[in-house]
Amino acid sequence: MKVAVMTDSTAYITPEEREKHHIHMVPLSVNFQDASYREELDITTEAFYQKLAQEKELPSTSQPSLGDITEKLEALTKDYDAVISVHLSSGISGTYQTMVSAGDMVEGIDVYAYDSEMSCMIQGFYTLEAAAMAQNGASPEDILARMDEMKKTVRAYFMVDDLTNLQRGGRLSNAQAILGSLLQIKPILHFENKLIVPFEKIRTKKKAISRILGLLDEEVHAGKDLRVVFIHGNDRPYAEKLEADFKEKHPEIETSISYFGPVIGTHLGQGAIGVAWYEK
Ligand code: MYR
Repeated sequence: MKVAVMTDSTAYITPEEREKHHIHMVPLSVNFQDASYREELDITTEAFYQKLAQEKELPSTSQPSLGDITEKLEALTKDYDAVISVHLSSGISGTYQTMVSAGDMVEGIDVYAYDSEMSCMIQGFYTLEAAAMAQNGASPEDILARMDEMKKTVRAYFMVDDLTNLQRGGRLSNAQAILGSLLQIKPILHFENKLIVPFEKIRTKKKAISRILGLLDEEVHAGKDLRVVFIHGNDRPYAEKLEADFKEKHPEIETSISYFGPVIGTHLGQGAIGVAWYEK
């Protein structure tokens, strides 16, 4: 059985990596007043953050249409028997549900939609693992079981410079828990049951990041063999510094740097930072 692997653009796997691992991609869009842009295809991450800084109105985002997805699936029927498609959390976007609906409509291919329950490179980790397994001839069931195993060890914490975008876009759950002190704190955020909720309220960015790194250190000291990613919103030097400091203490741990692209950047704003990991 030939198994294709697909994800959406919010995994932020670079085109080079996707090509190398035969990963297919369906884009989400960011909608400014002047036009709608499919991320990566119509607007680069750099151009997006520049435009975001210039525009008065906050852009909105949209999931791929049912038509876009069925078209992608139909194209895959020529070469594949099944497709595993990994998506951003169904608690923050309708993308996963649309893939499920499209899978019911398209004939000639078995569609296994997978809810990463998060987004960004965490979704990317699942996708890359699925792609490696598919290349080695694994069945869809084995790939899904492995992703479920990974899910048990995945941790992701992130923070934003300003909560306004997340609040306006309606993607912050339990918002009342932190909104009272919106200006004074830098809450650490995470996903719980597919939704974004505050993890801890902390006063400064420095203290918040040090708390996140402390959580990571605890797992390293427990002897876990982790794969770690530092994710930035248009501030690569900061992510590189965090990675270098971490590597100095734990050279044996595999690390990488990723980014919040246009769609996620719309909701997090410039300057967001995230750290995520799972046990290999
Ligand atoms: C849509 O319009 O369907 C897309 C909505 C995307 C919401 C994004 C909310 C922020 C996600 C943060 C992920 C951080 C992972 C470390």
